[in-house]
Amino acid sequence: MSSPHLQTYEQRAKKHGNPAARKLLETMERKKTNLSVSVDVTKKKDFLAIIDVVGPFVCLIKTHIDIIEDFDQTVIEHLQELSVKHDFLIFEDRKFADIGNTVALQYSSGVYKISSWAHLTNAHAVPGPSIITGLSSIGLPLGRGLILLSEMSSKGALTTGSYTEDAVRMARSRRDFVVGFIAQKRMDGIGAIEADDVTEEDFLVLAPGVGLDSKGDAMGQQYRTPREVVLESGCDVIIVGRGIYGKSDQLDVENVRKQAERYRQEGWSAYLERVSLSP
Ligand code: S5P
Repeated sequence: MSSPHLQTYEQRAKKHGNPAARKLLETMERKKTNLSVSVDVTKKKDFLAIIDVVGPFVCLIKTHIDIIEDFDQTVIEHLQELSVKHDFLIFEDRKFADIGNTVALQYSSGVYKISSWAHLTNAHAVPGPSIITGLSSIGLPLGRGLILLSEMSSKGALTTGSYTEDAVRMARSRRDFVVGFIAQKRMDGIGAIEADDVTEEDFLVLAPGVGLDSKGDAMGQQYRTPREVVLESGCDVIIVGRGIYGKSDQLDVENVRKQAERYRQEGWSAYLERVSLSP
């Protein structure tokens, strides 16, 4: 069998053991999109307006729920309604990074109760395997999936070399719950030892740092194009924020729609080209 990234999302969906990952792959195939929009705005009105406009073009909406200034429970209710209306999954980019007991509380409790509405969330590998134990105690019974950050897009990131390898090893030992990585390239077989059976492993790679019109920002973000990310580096989902909604102080809904269509098209054609390389 060819490497996972040369198979179609549909083929991969059929074999995936985790329900959230399976649903994401099925949605990508059904809607013909590997675009995730990162909705990093601070007003609930803008947050929901952007999601309603980009909804038809995405497989996944990525949130930073704690940056919404006028947050109340209706934000979650509306977000869930939009997820049904437009057929997308929800990924809370929480970047957990604490001991197992603390992350279990942060995931399930507090103001946001992330585990009750986010199909996917993510975590840093810094604390070691106990972070997966803590999060899975909450997320696994709910059918959720976890993404580990094995590489970051920012300039000077420390997520390189043996750190990346160890993060992948942590994921490999918990494939029931860890469904993929935030990374800049495929992680297939990274850090594997001879005893590891990596033939069946299929981690989704979600890549942030994607932009068509800019190479970066003033705070260390670095952008590559959907083609570089999907075709050349084998990533599965492109995460795009400001490339789609711009600066967001003056929301231009028509332009947001246009950009979402444009990124969907770029990401999907790079994917079609990639799977056409399958032997
Ligand atoms: O390495 C990373 C990991 C993440 S999750 N680099 C990132 O940029 N992100 C997130 O992706 C970041 O927190 C932001 O929400 C999004 C990128 O936004 P953009 O506006 O730069 O496209």
